[in-house]
Amino acid sequence: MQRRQFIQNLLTTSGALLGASLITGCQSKTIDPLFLLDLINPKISLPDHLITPLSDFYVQNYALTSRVNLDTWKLTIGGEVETPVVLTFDDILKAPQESFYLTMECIGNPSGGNLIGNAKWAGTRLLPFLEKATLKSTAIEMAMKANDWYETTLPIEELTKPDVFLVHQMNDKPLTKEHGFPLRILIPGHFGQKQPKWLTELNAIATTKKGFWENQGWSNTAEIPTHALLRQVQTDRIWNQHNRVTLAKSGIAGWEDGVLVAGIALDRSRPITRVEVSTDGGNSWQIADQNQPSSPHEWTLWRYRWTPKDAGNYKLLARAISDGEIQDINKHDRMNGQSGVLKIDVMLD
Ligand SMILES: Nc1nc2c(c(=O)[nH]1)N[C@H]1C(S)=C(S)[C@@H](COP(=O)(O)O)O[C@H]1N2
Ligand SMILES: [Mo]
Repeated sequence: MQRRQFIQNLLTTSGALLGASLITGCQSKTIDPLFLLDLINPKISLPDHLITPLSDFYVQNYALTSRVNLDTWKLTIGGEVETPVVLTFDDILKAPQESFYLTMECIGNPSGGNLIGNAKWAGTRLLPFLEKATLKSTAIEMAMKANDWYETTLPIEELTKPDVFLVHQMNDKPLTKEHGFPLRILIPGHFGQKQPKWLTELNAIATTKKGFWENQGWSNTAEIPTHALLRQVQTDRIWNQHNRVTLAKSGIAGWEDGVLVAGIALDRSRPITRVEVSTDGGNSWQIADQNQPSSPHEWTLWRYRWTPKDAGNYKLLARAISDGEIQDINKHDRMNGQSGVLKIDVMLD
């Protein structure tokens, strides 16, 4: 496929994936970074980290992009705490800094979809600030508020995990306004809706409360399930509304020399132990080649070299296995982030 036509396909299919009530965002011009790698060449090993460039990273907002004035911005930790804490941006920078890799995915992302990206983030841990504020025993949930009035909640135990970060850098640059300048919170293991941008308030509350998307029926835990995302067959980036591939036998990308099947896999912070590919609709499975990312919060890259013997019609799909879970390929539970397994019809001429 020509690059231009490829972009066109993406633009025409990247509609409101999270829900009809979505006001803006989601119209990303993402080209799958996997597509740019010569994965078909078995001599090229899978990289440890595949970063989504900022220019290709999806943006998902329920309202307009917020513009924050750094001079007046502050983060308040209050509610059910002994001592409310108010932080300026300087306070954030003075705290110990760390960087790490984490994949952001929207709960509405379908298997071939572009509402996912991997970045290197930098910032500081939340826990020392929570300790300073001292949570009262009455605190059940943390209500997280942002400058655009976005709100979402999680149980207190999720916020006191050591890997919760206040981040101000993405891919070695200050957060852009689209991605939450000056500060967002990252709570590993959860879909994007639990990662507020333009963070202004952390309110410990003594009740349970639902946030913006959660009130519209999306999962309130929004935990990332073990899942594989099939992205590419030979040189075609797969899109969920375009899940049909026809390959000629010979010539460039001809199937007689083998067919590349590639993608990513993600889980709520447990390593992906195996990715399997089926070419017969799920009757039999073969193990794909995968990388071993050092961060459990980061996507796993995988590829499989399929060597079909005969022309015909095939049904391709992938599933992921982690320590705690084997992906159920028959599950379709959209509001919990299980958009269904992508089955690709492959015609070998
Ligand atoms: N303040 C604020 N934070 C937000 C949102 C929002 O609309 N407002 N959208 C959330 C959703 S649904 C997702 S998927 C992620 C996307 O992050 P990104 O735009 O940096 O890719 O941001 C989350 N954080
Ligand atoms: Mo999202």
